[in-house]
Amino acid sequence: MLVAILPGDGIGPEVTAQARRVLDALAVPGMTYESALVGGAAYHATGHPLPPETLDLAKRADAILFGAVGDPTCDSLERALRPEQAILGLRKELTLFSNLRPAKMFPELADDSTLRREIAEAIDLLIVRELNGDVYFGEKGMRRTADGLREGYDIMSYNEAEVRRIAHSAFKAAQARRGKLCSVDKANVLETSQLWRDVVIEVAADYPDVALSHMYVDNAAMQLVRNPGQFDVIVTGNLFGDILSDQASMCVGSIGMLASASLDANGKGLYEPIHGSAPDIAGQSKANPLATILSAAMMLRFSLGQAEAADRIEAAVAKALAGGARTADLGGSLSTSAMGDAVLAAL
Ligand code: GGG
Repeated sequence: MLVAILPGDGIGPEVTAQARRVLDALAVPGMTYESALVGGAAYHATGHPLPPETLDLAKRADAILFGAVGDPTCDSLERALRPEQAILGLRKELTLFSNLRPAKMFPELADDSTLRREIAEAIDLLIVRELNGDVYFGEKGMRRTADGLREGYDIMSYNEAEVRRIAHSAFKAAQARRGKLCSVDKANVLETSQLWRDVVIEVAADYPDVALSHMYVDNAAMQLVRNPGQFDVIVTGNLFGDILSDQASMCVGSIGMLASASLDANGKGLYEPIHGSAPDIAGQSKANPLATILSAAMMLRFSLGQAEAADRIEAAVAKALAGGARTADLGGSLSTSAMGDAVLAAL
């Protein structure tokens, strides 16, 4: 089993290093690792954020553990060369269309949430974010209006096949959980959302055991703060899912806690923390590595058939938190590697 490790930029190398320590400690038989540059680090070394050798490794690997991309020194580059194009390119090239972002409250962190303890404690939801469409991949550009004003545009589009395949992913996820699916859109305003809603309703016929509801994205943002415990699985588009999952991460204590899996139709996946490269704290050993360590657990579970090893990681994270381990984002003072030590000690 080959795992590609793509640390990326900013805090990416720091957090992936801790996940690698945990994987090494588990010593799963037959697991091998290869690393490659991605994002700004790859651009600076090769002139491209997703060099062919990195894409080749990602294609050869059984699973990918990804850190983060984003580098302010690349801000003035043309869009095609910016670090973020690497993660968008990987998602598209590998058809990783189904992004699973679980937000579950560790009881030990209920007081770190932005929500009251009794509301925070009830959070156990999964955001299923579509990853291959929407404004991220629609036609985009800069032009002049007839009056000579600069005008930027990003076309939001979804075709029914794209909506159908993510809807099936989400219904299956709901079947494996508490049987509730909330589809989030903006169907009162957007054509893409009207199609989204129509197709989700068509797909629902295959899943009579799942209770489907619909919510406008603005209401969903409000409900996530008011009563997040009402949600089991949320399915939504690329842009709405990006925003709502950052919001959900703060409900469970910190964006440093949220792991994710980006899957293709056959279970191959890229696993990454939902947070970015955090250049403001890069190189200071302040980043919380738990989202990446928990992403490694998702990788073992979903792509590598190692559910027992995944359980061990998740239990070790809970034990480390119960023992008081806290990085700065959780109100503590542990360094990135000290949090890694705490998880290793709890394994
Ligand atoms: N680990 C997540 C990461 O690196 N995020 C940076 C980024 O540009 N993400 C784009 C997206 O998630 O849509």
